[in-house]
Amino acid sequence: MKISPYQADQSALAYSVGITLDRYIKLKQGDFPFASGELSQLLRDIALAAKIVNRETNRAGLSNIAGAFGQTNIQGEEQQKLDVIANIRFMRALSKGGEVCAIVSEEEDEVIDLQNKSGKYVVAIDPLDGSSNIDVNISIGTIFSIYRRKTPVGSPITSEDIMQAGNQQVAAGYVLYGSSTMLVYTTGCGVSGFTYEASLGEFFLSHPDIKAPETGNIYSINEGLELEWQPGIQEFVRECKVKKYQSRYIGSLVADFHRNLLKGGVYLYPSTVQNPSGKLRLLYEANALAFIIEQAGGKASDGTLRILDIQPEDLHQRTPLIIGSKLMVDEAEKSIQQALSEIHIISR
Ligand code: AHM
Ligand code: MG
Repeated sequence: MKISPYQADQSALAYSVGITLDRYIKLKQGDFPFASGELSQLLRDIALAAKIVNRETNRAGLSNIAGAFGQTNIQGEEQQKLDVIANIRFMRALSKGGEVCAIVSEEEDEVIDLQNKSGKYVVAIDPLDGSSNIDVNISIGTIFSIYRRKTPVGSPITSEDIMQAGNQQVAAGYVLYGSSTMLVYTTGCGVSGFTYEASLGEFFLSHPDIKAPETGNIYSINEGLELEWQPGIQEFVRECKVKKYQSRYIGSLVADFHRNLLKGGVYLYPSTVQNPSGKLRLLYEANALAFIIEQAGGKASDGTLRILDIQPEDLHQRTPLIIGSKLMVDEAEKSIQQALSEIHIISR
């Protein structure tokens, strides 16, 4: 009997489909501290829920699941049906896996204690961000943060487990339901991006080791709120215009963030007259993206402080957010500090 070695590279006949998310997570498992396989499983649970939500969002126009649900969330915002569906999908996936002890979600008023004695992880999630864009077929996303609980496994959940600063995240990621569906995540060793191949039902590694350009020529902000912006933002945006930068704002944070991450740019949601703490939520939106951008070499700030160092005091706490290419965030911070010092001088 003749035994010939298997030839893996036969690319002339059949191109390689690449590395699946599952395989990649397994390969990288040793990279993060406390590797035990549970965090890997948790990431896989999230990916599964993302596939289901992807399916629901793709057929939203056909199945009467677009539009308002008829209730408001804790923040007083009108929930869309898909907000509610995505929340259920992620809650189920996270509660069934056994790795998670508690979940906090933008769509839930309170902490969800899963009463899971062996769960080591706490997940903060915005199940469907940018949901006002659902009805008009524009990109939306899911954002998640994963923390290790602080109190011993098996003991009751306390606020110490939940109210952790972003610098305590062990993993974070987002799913972009866009022209293609992507999952991007970090476990603190760089950022990897995967594209969903619907016919195979798998995410494949498409963007290994994503690096944010140090600077760029895109700025993303809701210019309709210009007259309400905190001091310093108008000056920064004016400077962007002088430099003939491109203004790009989708109104879906994940999509705006993702574009700027790949191409170089800055996203700003500053403090406004109506929302003095900004609009975006520290736990569900800002922390995860701040972890990712820093891992990619970029920066995230509230105008003064590093987002990841803000100690949360309230579950649904909001924060101004300036995030993206490092030098652009530096410039925006400088502009804010300059405006603040001028106000200080005038008021003396
Ligand atoms: P949501 O979590 O209720 O969807 O709100 C967050 C969204 C972000 O995706 C987006 O960047 C921002 O709100 C847009 O707000 P605005 O319409 O005020 O510009
Ligand atoms: Mg949101």
